[in-house]
Amino acid sequence: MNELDALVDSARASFEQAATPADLENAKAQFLGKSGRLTELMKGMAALSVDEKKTRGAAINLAKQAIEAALNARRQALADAELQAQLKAEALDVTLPGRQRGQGGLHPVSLTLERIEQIFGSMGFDVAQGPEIETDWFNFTALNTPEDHPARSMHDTFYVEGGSASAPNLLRTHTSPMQIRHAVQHVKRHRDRLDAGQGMPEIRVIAPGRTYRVDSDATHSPMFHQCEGLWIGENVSFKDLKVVFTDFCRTFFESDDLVLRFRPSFFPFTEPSAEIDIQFQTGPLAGRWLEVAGSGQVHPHVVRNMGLDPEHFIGFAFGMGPDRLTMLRYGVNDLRLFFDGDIRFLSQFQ
Ligand code: 2NM
Repeated sequence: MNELDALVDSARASFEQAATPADLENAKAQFLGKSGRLTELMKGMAALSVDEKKTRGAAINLAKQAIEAALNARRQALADAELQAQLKAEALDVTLPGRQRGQGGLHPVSLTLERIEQIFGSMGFDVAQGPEIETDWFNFTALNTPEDHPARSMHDTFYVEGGSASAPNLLRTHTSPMQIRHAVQHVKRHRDRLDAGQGMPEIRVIAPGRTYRVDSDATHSPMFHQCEGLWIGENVSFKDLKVVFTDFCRTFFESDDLVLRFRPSFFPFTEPSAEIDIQFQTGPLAGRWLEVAGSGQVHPHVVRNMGLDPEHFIGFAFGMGPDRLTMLRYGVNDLRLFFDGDIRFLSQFQ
């Protein structure tokens, strides 16, 4: 093998050994650089005759081309390898499931409130919402609650700043004050018709929302929910209450054979009054009487406080606890689970 072929072989071997582009450029310098081996050979031609230069030059040129070809081939190979490594490192598995944000959902009690609103809405009831901080008038006095009623004591009710010294503002203990507010607005809106003796559209409304009492154990939370209902017209009777509430319970619990019992009771704002108990005929709670609401015919004093003449207007009201309804519907036995905010509990209702 002549000297030039040996040089080309040596260059090829050296390029082949280069593992990185930087190695390769170093190897190149050894052959094609300023003082590289091929460059040295070319310098050596100066002493040759013109004819010798021709043949020697052509041979060196061929060798140079072969070395450059080997260099470029190796450059390409290293670039390909680098690209392959990068592609492999950044590989995407398009068959993996997508990463999702955890999906939120409504609180079980909110689900119940939506259900209640939907059912009563289908029976023509409006939904009234209003302040959680109430005046003594709307929370107690307008509702015929006497001065010495235990609900008015510091022991049972959260009082807040505002109002008068003898009648401070408070966190509402029920949503009935909202019924009074709604009724007063309704009467104002229809004042002209009333004064002209033309009657008035019936008041049909529910008031769902947060309420507060000084009470805390497995079945009582200082904040709890209430939904009160009111239907006032010129000829609304206890029979209507029975029909409406029976229909509501059967729809809410999806149980057509559910039985109701109206048990005589007392509330300052209704007379007569009744507790409403339900009994399932099937399922885990079958056979037991379960208290779900209070109710009654709205007291004449309360009708008057709505701005109506109790001689002409009559109706019924009821109040129920959406928290308890939620416990019954889902079989939850501790009220506090609803307010602890434990996602493991709450996510079961989605
Ligand atoms: C109850 C029981 C009985 C009630 C009364 C009224 C209003 F505004 F008409 F006076 N709203 N809700 C009522 C009646 C609430 O809860 C146990």
